[in-house]
Parts: sequence; structure tokens; C-alpha cells
Amino acid sequence: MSNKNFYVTTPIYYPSGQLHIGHAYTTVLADIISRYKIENGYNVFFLTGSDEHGQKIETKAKEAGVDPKTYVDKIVVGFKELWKELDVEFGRFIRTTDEDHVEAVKKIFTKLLKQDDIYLSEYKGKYCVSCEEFLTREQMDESFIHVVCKNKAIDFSEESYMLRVSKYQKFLVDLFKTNFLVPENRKTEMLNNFINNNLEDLSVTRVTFDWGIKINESDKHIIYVWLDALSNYITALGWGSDEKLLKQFWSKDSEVLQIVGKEITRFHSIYWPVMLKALGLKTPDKLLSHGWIMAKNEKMSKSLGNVVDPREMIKTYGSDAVRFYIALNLPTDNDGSYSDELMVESFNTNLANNIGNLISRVSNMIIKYSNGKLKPVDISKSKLFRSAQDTIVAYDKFMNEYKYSKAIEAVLELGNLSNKLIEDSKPWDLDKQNKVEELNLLLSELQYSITTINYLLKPILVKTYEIMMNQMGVNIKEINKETVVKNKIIYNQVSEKLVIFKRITI
Ligand code: ME8
Repeated sequence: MSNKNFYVTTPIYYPSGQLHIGHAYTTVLADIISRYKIENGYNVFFLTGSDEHGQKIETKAKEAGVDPKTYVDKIVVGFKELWKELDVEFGRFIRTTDEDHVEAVKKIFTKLLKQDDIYLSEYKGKYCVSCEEFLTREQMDESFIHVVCKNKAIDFSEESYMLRVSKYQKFLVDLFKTNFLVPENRKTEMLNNFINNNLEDLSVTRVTFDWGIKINESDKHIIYVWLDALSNYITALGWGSDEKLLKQFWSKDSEVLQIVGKEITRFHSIYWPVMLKALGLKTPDKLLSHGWIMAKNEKMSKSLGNVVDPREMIKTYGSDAVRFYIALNLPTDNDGSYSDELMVESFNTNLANNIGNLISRVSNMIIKYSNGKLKPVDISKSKLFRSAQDTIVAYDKFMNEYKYSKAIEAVLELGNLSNKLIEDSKPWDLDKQNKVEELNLLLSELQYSITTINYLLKPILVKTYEIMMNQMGVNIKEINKETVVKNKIIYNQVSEKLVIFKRITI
């Protein structure tokens, strides 16, 4: 077993309705980085799941006339089906109703209570049921509408257990001097709006609804969703019971990456590190807080009802194309958009015209001019070979900084260079002029460049990868990072003439 460990998590999503493209965005990013790290020799644990308790789910179930567990069971089946369709391969799908999670959360509560990190109090404030969030004045407009989801906040006044967040203010200020939270600009918002702005303790129990984890210490208190939900990242690794996975993946010898949407940065960058600190565990190495997918200048969300269904997209374009769009066209540091027009344009430009066309031209030429097999030749002095090597370095650098879009752009640039080389050196003329050696060298460079492109796109184009490699005469069982970097690829007969990414017309 390798000694490199990597743990990647997504938020656990509310099963208050079916998932949309926003959820697919976060989860596909996590899957891409998981596959990339596996390819690079890491032991990887990839966690996703569902956040099933709370007032919102309780209300939805009541409306549907069923008990909450029956309600969520049905929806969660749909979550798992979607991840299968999108080739998302996780290590565990945690549900906050899983028995081991429930037991561990009770233990976490008891431990923090005993340590006096949790205390009993009376809490008054504004609460957004839709986001299950206590709101500060800055998060609402003058009519107490939550600016993120446009729902009216309710008055909240209850006996409640509180987490002593305020005690950890200095810890948080120090934490925010590091670069654990990316992108940088989210830091300022957290510091100005919360950490340096009268940092309040967090209410962690409720007494006015039932659907949640009961604490051991009292009959009437239910653990408030965020303490329950955030804990999933460590209960999934066995916190408080069999801690083998926890020791492997939540330790100083493991890299921990948590990916979330920017609206829940507050919970993941403030309350979660405080909980971890109180439990004696390390802060995640990186919290990647990505932007939103927008629809007509508003966040795409279930509560605003303006969502795109990823199942429809998969039906129309295929899962690889959806994964590719997400990784290339939705850079994490900005808000992004999705529309069918944008999808088709990106597909045609990048997958059909650049990559697909390149593969089909070169495989055809290898068949036509060399009967499907090139003569072995030293390509190491060629410009395209050096460009391919530089591309691998750039791609790795970006992937390790979790800049997926930039990593793919580097690969696409190699595709452009390869296409341009064909235009400039006109293999058909070399053939006519009987320049056999020159033609063989040129096609060999191109074959290497394409194999490199295919290999680098492997974590993204899960289904097409094998077809792309076969079309270059490469058996996927015989290829890995080393064979690509060191140019030790074995090429078999190229025989198939397929159109891999057919242009879409609408
Ligand atoms: O917040 N653009 O669950 P949730 C980009 N249960 N990403 C989006 C998006 C959009 N328009 N809409 C949703 C919860 N997402 C809690 C999390 S974690 C301990 C508990 C993605 O179902 C993004 O990752 O509301 C966002 O943070 C998440 O879905 C919210 O999912």
C-alpha cells in the first residue's frame, strides 16, 4: 500500500427534492480529483452522502403524507442512481440516518458538553428554515428576507444548547492567516462578517421539532442539523468506534480536501474547524469553496425552482460530456452558467473539433500511410514531444492546486498545437513526395501527443477513455503515468475508424 493518503468530501445534500446540476458540479469535481489522485498512486477515500434531518425535511414529509424516513429513503435512491449515471465512484455514501453516524454524533455532543465547549442557554435570533441557518443582520434585507434563498426568516426563541464558538476566536484568526480556504476572497467575507464581527456562539439543539438525533442528556433536545451534518466527515471514518480509517485519512499524513458551494463556507470554515479543534483533530488542508451555477443572474436552486436536471443532460449529451463541461466551463473561483447553447458550443469546439477530429485524422493517416503501425523512431528531439511533456507538468501543477479548468485548458492547447502541426507540415504532401522517414516521424509525434492528451483526460472522460486509447492502438492495461511521461508506450495495430465526438447540431 502506498503511503500517500487523500481524503476528499462533498457536502451531504438535503433529500428535500431531487438533485440538480449544482450538486452534480461539486460531486463531479470531487470524483475527478479522486480519480486523478488514484492514478498518481494515492490511497483515496471519497465521501459523499445525504443530510436527512431537520425541520425542512420534516415539513416536506408531512406535506407528502409520509413519515420522514420513508420520504428520504425514496429520494436517496435517486441520488445514488444519478451518481452511477455520472460515473461518480465514492468510497462511502453516508446518510445521517445511518446508525453508526447517529451513535457517533451523540458521543460528539456528550464529549463537547463534558468539556464545556457546549452549554445550555436561551437563544433568540432569526432563522432561515430553508437553509437551516441562523442569520445575521447582513444576511437579510430590510424585510428579513434571506438574500441567498429569498425566504423570510422566522423569529427563533428557544432553550438551546450552544457551541462556544466565541472562545475560539483567536484560533480562527490564526487559521485565516493560512491558505486553507480558497479562493482567497472568501476569507475577507468570513473575517469581516463573522470572525471579527461579534463572533457569536452557535445554537446546536432545537426543541420545536422531532426529526433529528436526540441527545442522551435530555428528552426534548434534538441536535441542530449542522452539528449533525458536519460531523459526517469524521463519523464516516469511524470516529469514536473503529478509528482505523480516521487514523489513515484524517491525520497529518493525509491530505484532506473538502469541496463545498460558497453559501456554506461559513459552516465549513468557522464552525467545523472549531468542532474539530475541540475534538483534538486537525483542520482540513484545503476547503475549496466554489462559485454558483447561475440561471438568469440568480443562484440555481431547488427553492427558487430554476434548476436544470442533470439526468436530462446525460440523456442528451452523455455523461462524459457533462463531466467535461463541468470541469472546463465552470471554474471554481467564479460563478458560472449553464445553458444548452453553451454546452453544445463547448462540446463542438473542444471535444468534436479539437480532440475528436485530431484522433480521427491521425488514426486515419496511420492506417492509410503506414498500414496501421508506425516504425519505432526517436521523437524526443521533436517540438511536439517537448510540448506534450510541458503539458503534463502544467496539468499536474493545476490539478494539485485544484484548478481543473486550467488543467484541461493546458490539454486542449496541446490538441490545438497538434492540429496546427498537421496543417503546417501537410502529411499528404510528404506522402506524395515519398518522404517516408519524415512522415513516420511526424505521425509518431502526433500519436504520442494524442496518447498524452487521452491519458490526461482519463479522470474526466471515464467512458470514452478506452475508445480514445484503442483508436491510437494503445491497450489501456499497458498504460500508466510512467509509460506516458517516459515515452515507453507500446502501440499496437491501429485499425478502427470511429468518429469519437460527433458534432452536435441544434
Ligand atoms: O447545503 N451552484 O445541502 P444542499 C453550485 N445539507 N453548486 C450548487 C448549486 C449551484 N447553483 N446549488 C447547490 C446543504 N450546489 C447541506 C450541506 S454539508 C455538512 C451539509 C451544491 O442540498 C453546492 O455544493 O442545499 C452547495 O454547497 C450544495 O450543493 C448545497 O446542497
